[in-house]
Amino acid sequence: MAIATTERSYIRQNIDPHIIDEISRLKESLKAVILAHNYQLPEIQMVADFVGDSLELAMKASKLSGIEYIFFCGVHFMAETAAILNPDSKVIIPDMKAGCPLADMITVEDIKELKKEYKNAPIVAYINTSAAVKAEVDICCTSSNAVKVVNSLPEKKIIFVPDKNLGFFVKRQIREKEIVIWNGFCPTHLWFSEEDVEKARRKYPQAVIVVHPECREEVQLKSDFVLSTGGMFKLPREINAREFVIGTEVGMLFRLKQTYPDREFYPLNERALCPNMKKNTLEKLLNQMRKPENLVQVEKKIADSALKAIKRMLAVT
Ligand code: CIZ
Repeated sequence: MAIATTERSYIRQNIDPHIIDEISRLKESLKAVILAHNYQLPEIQMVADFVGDSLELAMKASKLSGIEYIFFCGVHFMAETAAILNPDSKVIIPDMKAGCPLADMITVEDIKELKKEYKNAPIVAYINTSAAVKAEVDICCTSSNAVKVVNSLPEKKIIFVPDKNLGFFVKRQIREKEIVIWNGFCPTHLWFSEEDVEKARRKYPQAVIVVHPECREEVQLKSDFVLSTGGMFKLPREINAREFVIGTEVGMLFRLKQTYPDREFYPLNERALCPNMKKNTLEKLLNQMRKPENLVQVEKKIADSALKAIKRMLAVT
């Protein structure tokens, strides 16, 4: 797949042209596609065929035909979702150690305990979970569809795992349900504080403050919008504002600035950098394209069950 013309000048200035040529050649010979999450390094976003949130990327890949390799630049659970949705392609991650501490905060054993304790309550799992956890739950959700997913369930009592802040976000909008929330969190989004929001209001009085639902509840309540990365990406098109303060992993700012050069984007806290997302580098991507080794595999039985929870979510949204 060709690299978009609008992105060529940036690439020329920032990346060794030999690397770009080699990536393009390898992509063609391997019948490959490069997918990059919104939080990836700029140079990876620039060589990717698609940039987006985890589900958008996995869905995009499943709609392409004749793809033998998916080079998934994101964290491990995202590559697993891509593998589940694309069983005929080989999914390769540049760095196998790119994990997710939030996803690690809930295990299959925890889910089994929850099922024993809350017998008739369905379990909703955020996409930031392992395939093995997804295989044990009733339905998945992302940060953009969590409210819709919970609302679609007829039961009054719901278990929500693993992100407590996204759980509180859902609970605020659905008062009529009892939502039992697991105590997980994203360490990167914990960088944001109420003080950051107050400072940003003083520094950029005209700006709209947008934060991710993985931020602490107090931070969400002080902000103007609480949106997934997909929602943040659409927002400048939907509202009449020139300046935006962005409260999510800093990689998101690159994509926003590239897409909306006539607007200003400021980080709510520039230390909010996910060390796992940044484990993937252009060099590691190229090495994996030269010699694909980091194959992300999901056992068939787990993949089949996890797919049910993912498909149930897709049917809702
Ligand atoms: O699903 C994703 O990509 C995550 C983890 C967050 C988001 O809001 O896009």
